Amino acid sequence: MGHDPRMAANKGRKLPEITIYAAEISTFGRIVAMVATEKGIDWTLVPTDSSSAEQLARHPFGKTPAVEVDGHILIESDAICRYLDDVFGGVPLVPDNPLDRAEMTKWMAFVQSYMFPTTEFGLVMPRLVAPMMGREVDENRVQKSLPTIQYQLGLVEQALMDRAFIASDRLTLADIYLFCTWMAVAHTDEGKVMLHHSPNVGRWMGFISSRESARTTAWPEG
Ligand SMILES: N[C@@H](CCC(=O)N[C@@H](CS)C(=O)NCC(=O)O)C(=O)O
Repeated sequence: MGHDPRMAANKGRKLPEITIYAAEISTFGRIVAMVATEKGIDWTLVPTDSSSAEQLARHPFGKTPAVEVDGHILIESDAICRYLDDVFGGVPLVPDNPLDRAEMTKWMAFVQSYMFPTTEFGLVMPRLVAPMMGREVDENRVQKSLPTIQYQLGLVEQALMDRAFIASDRLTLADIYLFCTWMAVAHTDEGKVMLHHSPNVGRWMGFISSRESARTTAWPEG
């Protein structure tokens, strides 16, 4: 692997522990925890309700995660992940090559703008979270969302046709964003079927699942 000035800059520096404020079952909370694990940063999760007064004081739109690092509160996962990658050593998760970096940013934007809103509000919330909270499953909403989710999964399947990682020749933030999004989908029966019919995504998810960062951030089963 080539020399990376960010590694040299942090040589000998004791990595601080960071605090992640997020729900225990949270896609973006998991993204940040996976990135921290990949970077070798110790983290503690403080289970946090996104609409609590404490979280609203950290995040004006009442979203999780927020991260406390070196006495600073950071919000918005893209900003948090890029900060952790910039400041801490270890293997870089943002490519140096501008084209690869643009490709990575594109997939992160796909997750933020299109995939997460569709999978979260169309499937994961109604199918998994609503019953946990004693509410009925909105079958109509689930059925209406499935074709769009299938279309979005198809884009990832196509992109992974002949490559091991989505945006570069090694793991980037985009792989972690997509992995956490589709792992949430994989907790639903509908998601399991769709993923079963997506061999490229299945191969890539299997590989990422075997990483320590995926194992230590896995959602509790049940
Ligand atoms: N753009 C935000 C999205 C964060 C987000 O949507 N978080 C979800 C949990 S995965 C949340 O706070 N949901 C609660 C809500 O929408 O009220 C980021 O990148 O951090």
